[in-house]
Amino acid sequence: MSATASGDGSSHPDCFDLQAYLNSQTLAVNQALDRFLPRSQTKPATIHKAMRYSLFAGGKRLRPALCLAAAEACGGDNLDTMPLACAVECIHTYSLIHDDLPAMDNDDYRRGKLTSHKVFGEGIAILAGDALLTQAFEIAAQCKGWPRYSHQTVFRELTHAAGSLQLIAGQVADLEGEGKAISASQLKYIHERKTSALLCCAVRLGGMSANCTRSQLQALTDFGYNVGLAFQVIDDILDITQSSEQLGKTAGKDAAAQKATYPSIIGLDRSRQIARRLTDRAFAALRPLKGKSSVLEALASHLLKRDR
Ligand code: GRG
Repeated sequence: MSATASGDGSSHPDCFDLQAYLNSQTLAVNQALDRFLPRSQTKPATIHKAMRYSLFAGGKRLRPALCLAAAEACGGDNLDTMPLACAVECIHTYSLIHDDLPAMDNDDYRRGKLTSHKVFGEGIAILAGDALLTQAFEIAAQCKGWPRYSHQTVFRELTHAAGSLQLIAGQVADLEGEGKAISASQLKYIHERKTSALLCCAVRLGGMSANCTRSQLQALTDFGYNVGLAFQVIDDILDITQSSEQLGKTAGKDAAAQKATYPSIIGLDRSRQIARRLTDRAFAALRPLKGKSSVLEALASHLLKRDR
């Protein structure tokens, strides 16, 4: 779907319906994921059922939406970007399956359904996560490559975001910080890695799939970084203010696990202010995209106001 909103850095015309845009992109992403993944009956059926169970459990598809919108902002199109948008979603889903395991956050519900290990057992849940991580690279390999961004560049982007310096580093620091009094700067370190890195990677890959210029990539990087941080602050706020039914996962887990969050360190009101400030920085980062970024802006506003 092509967005019709004409962005000016501050407002969106009434005719642009973000929910319709998200619904349409979610449908396109789901159809593509369905094509990219082995069928549920393919042997060994258990693992393919488990991969599909979590992947199609009703995730919001925000990372693919950001990836596709970033591509559009740089003149790209859905078809070229789709393998990268789907690869990021596979990595994201793998991280959620593993995060929910008894050895990590030990959660029974995710995306409004029982978690993978509750349905398939721990062994298969671990393997389903592993398989989705691996599948991500097989899917990414199907992108066509661009004059400024080779397959090698795309692979480095994905491996760096998912690796021991980013996503895994965030999770390690998160686990090690449980029950301890950690500072705001340590918390920022965790948020940058466990949340912002993959979100930023989704946005950057969108730009790369449009063969974006160096300055466009910098704008997208700054946007993705700030939106990613705001996303986690909001996630921490929702963990306190929303019900498990609303979130589709167990609410109140952070306090129960004695996890440091912005609300626990600086309170709800100041956390909301920080999320707002980060979103404003994300808007400002889009200026070099000169009026082509209204969908990205609308997504950033939506992420700030989200209730699940
Ligand atoms: C490598 C095991 C492992 C974990 C990495 C990402 C992560 C660390 C853990 C997952 C749990 C968590 C709190 C992640 C932070 C990012 C976040 C808020 C994820 C939830 O994203 P949504 O709301 O989820 O987009 P849906 O289900 O809608 O896709």
